[in-house]
Amino acid sequence: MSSPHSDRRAVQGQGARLRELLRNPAVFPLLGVHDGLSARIGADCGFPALWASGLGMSTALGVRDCEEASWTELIQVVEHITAVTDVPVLVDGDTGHGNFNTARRFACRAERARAAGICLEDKASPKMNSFVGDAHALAPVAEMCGKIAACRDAVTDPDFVITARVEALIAGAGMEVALERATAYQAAGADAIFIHSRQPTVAEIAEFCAHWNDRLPLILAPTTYHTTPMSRFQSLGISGVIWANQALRAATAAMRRACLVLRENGPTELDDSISTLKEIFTLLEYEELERDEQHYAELLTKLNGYAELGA
Ligand code: SPV
Ligand code: MG
Repeated sequence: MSSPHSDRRAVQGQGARLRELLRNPAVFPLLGVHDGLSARIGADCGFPALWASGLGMSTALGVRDCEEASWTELIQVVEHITAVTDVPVLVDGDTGHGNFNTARRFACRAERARAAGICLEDKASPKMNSFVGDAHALAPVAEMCGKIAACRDAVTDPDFVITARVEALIAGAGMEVALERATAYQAAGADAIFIHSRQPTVAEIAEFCAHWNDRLPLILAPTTYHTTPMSRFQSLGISGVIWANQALRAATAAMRRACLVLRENGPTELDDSISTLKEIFTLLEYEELERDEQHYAELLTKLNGYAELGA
């Protein structure tokens, strides 16, 4: 998408585009993004799909990933993300921010914001980021199934992707519970399963995949087992691999490094390690704005001509 104003155009089929990627037997990466700028960079770098990360968006708002940001604040960030790209965006919906009713309102607002789908996780609300501490209480299965079904009923696009995230392995509830929950979420109408693990290797995920047997497309976020090659995920039958927080961490580290140099020595030393303004203007398509200015100025001249004719 070329203009921040393009969201005024009706663009259909984001869900269908994500569904297509999920149907395709080839594994695909989703880049975790946290704002309009990171979404533009991700799309520019060729990612076929984006993950509007709850951790990323919260962090960029300066708050913690434990539903500290309100869901309407998060939806506003999602709107910024989807407005600047046509790449399908899967939105991290956390727990649905309450019950079936808040979950379906969140889903509808995400759909209106041109998201391709949402992902709901089966933790008790408010949840804590899966990498923080060991206290990760699971929501009752029936409650999670109700949220999935309510979202399915509430959204208007049948292709809008509702992903159910299984946190049983994070909560230490074991493989059997993880499989039971994923099976229940499929029955409730989920289109894909996000199976989450924080083990240092892919072994736990491999065991899940062996039992899951391709019943619904699988998505994961290999933050702790990131050294696993994509070919291994492919052979396990994984559909989507979310690089959930690397862009956020890259931005944080680079900003901190630059700020320390600036504070100590001023900007001269930074010149080679920061983006040029030209790079930023190119990314944000300032040239398009210039062309449009000319276009509308010419239109105005023509219209003035008509006005003079009529006078
Ligand atoms: C996020 O990016 O917000 C996620 C993925 O939910 S994780 O942080 O790995 O739980
Ligand atoms: Mg999250």
